[in-house]
Amino acid sequence: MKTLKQKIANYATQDLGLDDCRFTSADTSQFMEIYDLWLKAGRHGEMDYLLKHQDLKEHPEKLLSGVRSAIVVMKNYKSTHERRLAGNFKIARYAVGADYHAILAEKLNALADVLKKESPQAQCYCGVDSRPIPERSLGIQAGVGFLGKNTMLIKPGMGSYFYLGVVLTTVDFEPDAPLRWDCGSCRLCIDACPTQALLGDFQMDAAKCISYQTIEQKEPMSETQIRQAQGWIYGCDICQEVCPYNHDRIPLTNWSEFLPEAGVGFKFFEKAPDDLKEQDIPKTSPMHRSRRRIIPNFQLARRIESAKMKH
Ligand code: B12
Ligand code: SF4
Ligand code: SF4
Repeated sequence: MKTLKQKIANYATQDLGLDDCRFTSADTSQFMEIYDLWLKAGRHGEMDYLLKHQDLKEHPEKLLSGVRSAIVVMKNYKSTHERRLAGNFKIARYAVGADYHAILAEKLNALADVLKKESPQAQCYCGVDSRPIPERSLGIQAGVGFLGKNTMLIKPGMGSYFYLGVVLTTVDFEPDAPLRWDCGSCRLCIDACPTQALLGDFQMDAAKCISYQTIEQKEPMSETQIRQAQGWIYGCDICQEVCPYNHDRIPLTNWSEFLPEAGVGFKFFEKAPDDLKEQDIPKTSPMHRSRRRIIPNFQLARRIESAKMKH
């Protein structure tokens, strides 16, 4: 007879097509001191929501009364075998397809529905990215992957190009074990980061990160920031491109929603003959939320590029 845990894991991977589903305690306390110190050092830049989320991340029972476990799922979004993206102006792999938030939220809701059917007392709270859930910490605890020096969760055999999603639940599941794995003496990502955002202690100074500057920073990027960004206009994948765990044998995603054809694609900032407008960024793209900031950054990057060509 299958246990409830096996039924849920099978439903997640076989019926819903997720790439992994693991379980852990909802007790997040072991990572919250790290989070607190990171915030106190001001590493979050202008992402004030991370401050507001602190209490809820530390006390998930305030999100869901009686919470006991976290179900952590992941989905591969790798959609090119190119190790280093070519082109003058680049968009991070996570954003080339359709917006993952809604797609994964639907899968998590379906998973929660099955759990409630099997265990009618169960209560659930689902989150993908934007809710106050410490997804990487829970992913580490559940053994979905290990924490790399580039601060990404890495799953050996799958690399780091994957999204995470979490179902918090009142059901008490037997926790899975964390992975015993690490980066060894490698430091390729730290050396490759053009802005020295990676601190070497599994943390980053987010304000220095190109991903932050292109997606989250409220002001348009400065000329210095654009010059350092090596052509990345939306997001940055440099510290993942150089990582040996993201090798060529990792398959591409088997969800068509995450392929470039389902979204703005890899050539979005290459092919536009005229300057892009906000309206060219569709609602179904993860870029839509930051559309106002993307256009001035792109225009400045193009001006700097053409000035270079003239010299
Ligand atoms: C804020 C945020 C960012 C910020 C800050 C990133 C960062 N490294 O902190 C910015 C805008 C820079 C960013 C960039 C990106 N992000 Co982001 N981001 C988030 C978000 C919303 C919160 C992360 C956070 O709280 N950071 C603060 C740090 C301190 O917390 P943390 O990352 O959770 O780290 C914990 C653990 O690592 C652990 N820990 C830390 N140090 C140590 C040391 C040891 C020894 C141990 C054992 C544990 C440990 O404790 C920490 C605190 O609890 C999460 C979604 C979520 N709700 O969690 C997505 C998320 C982390 N991002 C994601 C993605 C895909 C990206 C990008 C790849 C997008 C892109 N291509 O541009 C880049 C990657 C850049 C990078 N190298 O991290 C994915 C990561 C998937 C994965 N495989 O890890 C997430 C999980 C979203 C999702 N649902 O899929 N992001
Ligand atoms: S995403 Fe880019 S800027 Fe940010 S830490 Fe990685 S290499 Fe550095
Ligand atoms: S590049 Fe090397 S140090 Fe960085 S995350 Fe990958 S294995 Fe770890």
